[in-house]
Amino acid sequence: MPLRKDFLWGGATAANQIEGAYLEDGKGLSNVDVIPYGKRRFTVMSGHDVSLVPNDPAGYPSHQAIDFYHTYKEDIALMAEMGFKAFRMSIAWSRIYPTGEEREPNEKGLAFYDAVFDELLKYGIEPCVTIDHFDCPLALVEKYGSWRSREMIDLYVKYATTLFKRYKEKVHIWMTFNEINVLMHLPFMGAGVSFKEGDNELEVQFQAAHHILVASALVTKVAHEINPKNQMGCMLAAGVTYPFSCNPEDALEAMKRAHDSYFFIDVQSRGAYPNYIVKQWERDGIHVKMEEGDAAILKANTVDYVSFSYYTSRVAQAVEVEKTSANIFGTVKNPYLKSSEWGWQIDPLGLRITMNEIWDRYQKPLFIVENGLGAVDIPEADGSINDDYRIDYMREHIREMVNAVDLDGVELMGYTMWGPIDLVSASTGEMKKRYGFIYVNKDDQGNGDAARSRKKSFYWYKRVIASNGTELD
Ligand code: BGP
Repeated sequence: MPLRKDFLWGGATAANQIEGAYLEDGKGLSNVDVIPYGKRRFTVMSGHDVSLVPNDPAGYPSHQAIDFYHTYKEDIALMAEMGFKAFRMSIAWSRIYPTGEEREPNEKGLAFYDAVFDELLKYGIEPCVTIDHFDCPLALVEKYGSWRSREMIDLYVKYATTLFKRYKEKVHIWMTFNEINVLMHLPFMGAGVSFKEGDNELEVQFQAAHHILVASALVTKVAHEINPKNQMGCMLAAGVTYPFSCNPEDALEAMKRAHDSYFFIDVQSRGAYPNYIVKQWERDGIHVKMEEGDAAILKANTVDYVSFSYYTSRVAQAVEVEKTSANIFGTVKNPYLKSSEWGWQIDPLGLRITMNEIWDRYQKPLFIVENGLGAVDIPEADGSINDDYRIDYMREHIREMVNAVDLDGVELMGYTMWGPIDLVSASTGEMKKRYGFIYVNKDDQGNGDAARSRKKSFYWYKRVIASNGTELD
């Protein structure tokens, strides 16, 4: 059997895309709570035209999401029925510290996650926790401009330390920041960073990146001190970048695009800024303020494993051409691949190549913590959902994942596909872009009773897990 016996099969979610209850039990507002549905969404996510008061008539998907805050028992029971070994979820920072600056954490917020972890552990499901998944208390955005400011480092360390202490016996697999490289593409969604007139936007982003990277290293240290069993990971929005042609100019462009993302993980996994980014800053006149001691912190506290999301590969071409969307990143369209209804191209073999690329680069265990197909599901007259397209997507990706382990010797801890239960889409805010094995009866306007039901893929994934990835048909 190619996959290890304790392989972490499961699914992944994020607090703001499932919980709802956005002001319940003392929770404060987060950056995501002011990212509206509809036309302005993309502009706001990119850090422009941001309003810190939620008053957009189009509404805010995170406010209700799928109400997991109240349905977690039922939802976890369904995941247990599929045989999940792991559940990746995030904690909403503003449930624990509503403004980020309280002296004491919000007990009701802590108790909620205790209850969720207990429920998971009851079924033998390992919680894998993202400390920050596109989530930052809005009060910190207002006061400090979020990660623009160095003040954020201590506040994040305080927040994470609270989690490590409180959940010491329950959680041992952590990720510091979800898709850390999204900061360079959608800074307000990724990290609560927005822009003012006259900003050198790239410099602001790199400065925020430095604060985030130092914070990530510091909490890695704290986590190891509190419990040596803690495994700390970074998290990259990954996807191999192919050159559009064998023209060396295209190959060079592909290398540069890969560097744009890998620099984060180079720091988190190797412990230092790579030369190519230092040179880029020099060339572009970017000044990143660092304090004495930062380099040593980064060096001494690298991650234990490298986790990543994979939805699609990317293509780079030296000449500017029209782009297609690919999990937030615009990319040149690949003529060899089909696309999802949202234009994300489908490339299972690219997963094997991506795994090899990351493994070769870091030589640390990998963890695929997101992969899946966003698609429209149309229930049959009897309510059943025959989502063969989702099964096809996942089967081919899992096949290539197993190949990377079996044929190439990549070390892999687990696979938590994205969105085991339908949830709010991060990029579009839609419900109709569904990923789940579990259907949630709710539409983009919030209509529907949010009842849960099993899709055809539910039974398929259950067999995949039971056979540890050997039965994919
Ligand atoms: C990643 C995010 C997730 C998730 C996923 C699917 O970028 O980490 O939060 O939503 O992509 O993307 P979307 O929801 O836009 O379809």
